Amino acid sequence: MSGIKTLGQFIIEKQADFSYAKGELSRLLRDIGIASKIVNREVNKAGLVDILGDAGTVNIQGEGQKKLDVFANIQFISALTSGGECCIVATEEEDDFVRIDSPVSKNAKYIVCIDPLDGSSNIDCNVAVGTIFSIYRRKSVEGEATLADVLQKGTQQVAAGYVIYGSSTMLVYTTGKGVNGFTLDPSIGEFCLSHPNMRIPDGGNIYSLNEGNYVHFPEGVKKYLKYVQVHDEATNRPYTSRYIGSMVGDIHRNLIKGGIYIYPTTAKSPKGKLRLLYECNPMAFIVEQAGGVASDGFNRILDIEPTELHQRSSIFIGSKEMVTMAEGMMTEFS
Ligand code: AHM
Ligand code: MG
Repeated sequence: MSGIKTLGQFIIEKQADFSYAKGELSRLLRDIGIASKIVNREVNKAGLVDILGDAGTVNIQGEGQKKLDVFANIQFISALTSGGECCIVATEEEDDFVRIDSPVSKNAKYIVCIDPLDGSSNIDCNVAVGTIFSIYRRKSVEGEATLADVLQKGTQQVAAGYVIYGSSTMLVYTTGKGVNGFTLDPSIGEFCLSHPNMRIPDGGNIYSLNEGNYVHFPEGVKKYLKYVQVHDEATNRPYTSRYIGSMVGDIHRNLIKGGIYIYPTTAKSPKGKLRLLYECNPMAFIVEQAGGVASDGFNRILDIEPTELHQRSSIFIGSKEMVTMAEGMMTEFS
């Protein structure tokens, strides 16, 4: 095993970085890693078993849930329940947050916000999907943790990460000291450190957004699109358009190659489509930790004060120079 560092080994090694955690945060990350391996197993064999298709239920956003969404939701809640380090799980798939009432969890210090399976419209066609998670310390010191413990600004995150179930499966996370990526080696069933200290290039030439919504975009986004599509050899334009429709996949690619991912407000989603707590905040924390920028078009995502569990936000995220330019156009034209 020489030369291989597993996620478990890495977490223990880095435990000293957590100024206040006495192993709880490490165990929490480990629990998430284990649940994601179970989800990975099901995602991988999805075509083989009768698990595809609608579950016949509808989540809080009024969207039909897929069976794998439901499965992933159950797996993560159950791993976080049995781990005992977390007192509340807030998930994109549940109307309300889930309070973990077991005697060990009641006084647990951590809150987890999670999108158990993001990009689920891609499940039925073998395209990358992901899990996104975010960890906070509860603010209240006694009694039951409440909604106020969940509604914290993104700057308060102590850890965040995503798992991409793609051509290989990776777990990427940060605890505020850089970003590290681990690839699942199916032969040993372990996530192994493959992308240490990930850094997003300051510039790039990939833009990712659903251009089908063009007519509904704010003026600033339309102007930015004009800019990226103009021919100019000096700045390597026109840029390349790449949109999977799976936030984790699109941002993971841009993190490695340099690029911008945009989900702006649209006429259909006047507050944006993506959820602040489950999608925008964790991805913003990771991308900032890798040297990038995440904005709602005007302000830093991590500074937004959440007022509700399923709050939505627009998002412009990725390489510093690209996001800064798009933000400039939003300020000028929108
Ligand atoms: P989901 O949480 O319902 O899966 O929605 C989130 C996904 C993102 O992963 C993706 O980038 C976006 O929605 C795609 O939306 P659209 O189909 O409107 O372009
Ligand atoms: Mg989602």
